[in-house]
Amino acid sequence: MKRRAALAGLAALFTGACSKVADTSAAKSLFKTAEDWHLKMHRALAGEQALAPEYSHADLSPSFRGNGSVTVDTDQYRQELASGFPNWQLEVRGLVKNPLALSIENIRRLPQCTQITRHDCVEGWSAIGEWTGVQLSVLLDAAGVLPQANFIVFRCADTLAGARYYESVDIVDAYHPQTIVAHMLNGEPLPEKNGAPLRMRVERQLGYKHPKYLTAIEAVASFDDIEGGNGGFWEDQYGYQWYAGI
Ligand SMILES: Nc1nc2c(c(=O)[nH]1)N[C@H]1C(S)=C(S)[C@@H](COP(=O)(O)O)O[C@H]1N2
Ligand SMILES: [Mo]
Repeated sequence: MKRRAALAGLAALFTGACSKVADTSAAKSLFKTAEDWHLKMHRALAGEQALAPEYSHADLSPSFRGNGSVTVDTDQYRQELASGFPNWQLEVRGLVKNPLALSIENIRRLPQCTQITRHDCVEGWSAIGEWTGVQLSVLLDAAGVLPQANFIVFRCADTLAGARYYESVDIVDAYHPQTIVAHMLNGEPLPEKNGAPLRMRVERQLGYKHPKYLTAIEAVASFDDIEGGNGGFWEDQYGYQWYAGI
């Protein structure tokens, strides 16, 4: 019940264009009542961050390649993929007041953003794609992130080279207006190779910070005790930088 009420309330509040979310008076008063200066400061910083460049339809890459995992190698995934992901759940959990479990349908019904951006992989390729989804900030506000949270961890369904893929960002990147949970690429449901049914877009970071096959979003104080302790798959396995800003 709590979960439903929170979502219905949000859908009612945020009806405008995505870029305007932070400007609505409802959002401002929510923001003012946020008790914790730390979370408040980080959210304010996120609002002031520069936006990643956006492109036009003419710039779209003819195809958007798949990189790293291009599927999830389980029977359950194959079944879900074949039937349009009716049972996929995205959890929002950890240091939050109201943990959420959202279906793809729930995600589709929230206010949507569309952005055409360039994806840059450290392996030396780029692609421009149009992504549609819900701002991560909307989900985090629905769940009520607690003041002790410093990072948002993204959990994925796939394993790569024997390890679970995961990633994390700080609160500033989490609340950045272009950080979205995407369910569409170029106007179509996400293709399998690009992370169906859900993936993150963290537009001011390199490709490996955009986890695919997303199953959970977890607010944590520290990632020391998560997997290898470095905040992400590539960070743990290959010593990549945790902060991959571009
Ligand atoms: N779950 C998961 N997310 C992932 C990866 C992965 O292997 N598994 N690879 C990352 C890397 S290195 C890149 S460049 C992009 C590739 O996204 P694409 O397959 O849509 O091109 O996804 C990132 N997110
Ligand atoms: Mo990458």
